[in-house]
Amino acid sequence: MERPLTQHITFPPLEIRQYEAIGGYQAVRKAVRHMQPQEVTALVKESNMKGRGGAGFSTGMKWSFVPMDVPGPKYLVANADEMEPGTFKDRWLLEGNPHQLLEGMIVAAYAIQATEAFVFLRWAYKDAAIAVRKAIAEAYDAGYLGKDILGTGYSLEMHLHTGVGRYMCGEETALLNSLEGKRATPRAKPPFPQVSGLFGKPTIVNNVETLSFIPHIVNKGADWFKSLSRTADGGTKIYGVSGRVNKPGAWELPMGITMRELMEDYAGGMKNGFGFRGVLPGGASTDFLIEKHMDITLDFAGVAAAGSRLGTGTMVVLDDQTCPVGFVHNLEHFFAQESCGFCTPCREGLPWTEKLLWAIEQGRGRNEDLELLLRHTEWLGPGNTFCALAPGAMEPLQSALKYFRDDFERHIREHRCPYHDPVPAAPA
Ligand code: L3W
Repeated sequence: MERPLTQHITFPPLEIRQYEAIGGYQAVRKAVRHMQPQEVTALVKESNMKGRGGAGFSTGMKWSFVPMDVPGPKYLVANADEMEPGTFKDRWLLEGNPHQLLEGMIVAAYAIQATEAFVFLRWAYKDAAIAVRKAIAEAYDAGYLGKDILGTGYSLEMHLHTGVGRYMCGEETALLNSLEGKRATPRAKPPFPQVSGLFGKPTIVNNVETLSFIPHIVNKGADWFKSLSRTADGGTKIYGVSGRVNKPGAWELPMGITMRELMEDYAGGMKNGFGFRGVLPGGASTDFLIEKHMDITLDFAGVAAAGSRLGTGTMVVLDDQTCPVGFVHNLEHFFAQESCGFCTPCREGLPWTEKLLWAIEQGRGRNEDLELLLRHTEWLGPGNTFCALAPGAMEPLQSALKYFRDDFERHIREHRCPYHDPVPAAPA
């Protein structure tokens, strides 16, 4: 089984000469010397690479929206603000092979003719910051960054920018505001960043896993990329599993493996004494899948057909001894805390949702609270808020109300949490 993304991950990561010795920066050489920018974009489009940050939007199509004929700067941003609960795939790539990311960024920047590139890094990823900073310096020294790259006339400056620890900055337009030194609130789309992004200029924002794959697509082609996958979505994918399984971790596997394979063959099944209740497939902001979904394929279409989203592909497992109400309450606490406060449904609705869940978990819930929570999933749902944060927050809630409704009702009926006593402290 090929694992192009992770096969050269080492701790500490490869230095530039070691990276070059295993074929590193060949894709930069090939692209800037022998390909037109539009050819690179066409190749990525042909590969059917879909963005690995959570939304699965076609990467080549996104690049093709950049107006190539307008004068002035263009920008590329690697979204390394990995903060989705349960998600730790980009950290692995950042700490273990930063040159692979940089190489993908240089190729992507060349494709859109960007003049400057930024790694927007999660504040807490201290080791990744050290690795990326060192790699950028090495790439400058080797002539892959800076003026007149490899004597081709193409120039690119690259910067590492560390965030301040807000989940909101993972949303691409909030990220751009933050990079401009403004408050990290989302912007209205359209215009999309490809046309009007950083400082109002054409900008591409891609996830770390997406960009890290670009060198391999340039080196080996679109058909090779497609052949790695078991389904129509090309490539491999870094899947992860956390929770009470025997071997929590992250693995690079063919796109489209089944949930059962991931959970049993890689995560080693549930820990002794714990049963499986459900799983959030793509980090926390996705709908629960349950036992009947074990044989679905973990690609974008497969998970969508089961009523959820692949998201980041990093599963959070709910076991049979963890209170589903408490589990979702904990998530809504996170989302309420991370709301940027810009739009009213999210700012007001998430703390209200959190308080309702806290009351139910504590045994103080009322029957009508379940109807109220359901209405929140509509009020805070798609189309009613400025960005995807609140709709994402509603996904685990709405699916928990569907699959674990008995647990919610039992809390209300028995005026206590059947799973644990005492319950957590009240939210402030
Ligand atoms: C041009 C159109 N471009 C979409 C572009 C858009 C963006 C990309 C995806 O949220 C999700 C969210 C989280 N013309 C376009 C277009 N684009 N339509 O495509 O856009 P979108 O709006 O579908 O999603 P998004 O706002 O980027 C991402 C979910 O991912 N998620 C969270 C992940 C968190 C991390 C992290 O912590 N690092 O990855 C997990 O599921 O809820 O739904 O570039 O410009 N018509």
